[in-house]
Amino acid sequence: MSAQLSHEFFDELKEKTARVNALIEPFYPEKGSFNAEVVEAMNYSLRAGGKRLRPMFILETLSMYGGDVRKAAPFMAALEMIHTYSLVHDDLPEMDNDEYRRGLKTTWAVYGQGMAVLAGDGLLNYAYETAAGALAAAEDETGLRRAARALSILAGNAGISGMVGGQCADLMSEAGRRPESPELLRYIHTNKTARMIASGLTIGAVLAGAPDEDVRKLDSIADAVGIAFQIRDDLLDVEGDAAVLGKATGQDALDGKMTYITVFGMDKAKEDVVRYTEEALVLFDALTASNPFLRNLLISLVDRDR
Ligand code: GRG
Repeated sequence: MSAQLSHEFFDELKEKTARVNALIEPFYPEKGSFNAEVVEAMNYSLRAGGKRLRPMFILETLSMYGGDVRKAAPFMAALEMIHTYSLVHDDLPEMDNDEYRRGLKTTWAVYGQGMAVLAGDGLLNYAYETAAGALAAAEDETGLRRAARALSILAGNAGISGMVGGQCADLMSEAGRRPESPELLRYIHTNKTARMIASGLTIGAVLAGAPDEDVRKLDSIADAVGIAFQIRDDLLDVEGDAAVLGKATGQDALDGKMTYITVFGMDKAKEDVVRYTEEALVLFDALTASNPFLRNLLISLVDRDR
């Protein structure tokens, strides 16, 4: 599907990733005195070089509806901090027990488990401190209302009715305490993976004052994109190149984990990445604004190699 994408798209993606990094880096935490180690571990994880997809989604939906980037930057940084905390905690021995992520040693493998728990806690709290700064900086009633709505989306999607809820269901299924089922798998994927993508796709639109119907559609797009993203993640764990991925492959099978592949098989997984992405594109094309780069970005995720 992504074969239709040009070199220009991938060049633009590189430029936009650099732009996202430049926008979020000023919000990274600064070392104090006796808290130096935790701040260092937080920055280690933030600078480890992720794809920056979620803040890029904020930037792209913001620009679609003509929003002001200064108002979005704190939310972009906050969302990447929450995403990074979730990876730091997910890599811990008590969760997925991963030693490599983004091509580097995981935070716990470098700083120890206690410090990795604290770095995740620090990132989560600092995310809200950062996003709250956008409320304090609001220039008028409309700006304040939009920022408050964005903050509520950010918190809701990361919490017990979002990513934490999905991670809970995932842990329980791994422990064999919930039997494998398509319904459970869907709950895990729409919460653990899709809700953070939903924050990316809706926050920029909300800050820019997009119509409510578009925000609702973007939220549904996130569900379809999130499921496709997770299926691709499951496929990469089986077929991916560990050197490109920056982490070990074959982990799901080792952990006896329920994945899209264990439930539906390899062939259907490959078909469904495309099917869910096409579903997302139909909704995307029904929005009142367009963004060809973002549309291509969604297509590019179908065949991503990391
Ligand atoms: C610890 C509350 C808590 C949640 C953890 C993020 C997560 C939930 C688990 C990590 C494992 C996993 C397969 C998550 C699904 C979402 C996903 C594929 C995350 C990786 O996102 P990318 O590919 O990562 O955007 P980069 O490194 O590019 O930022």
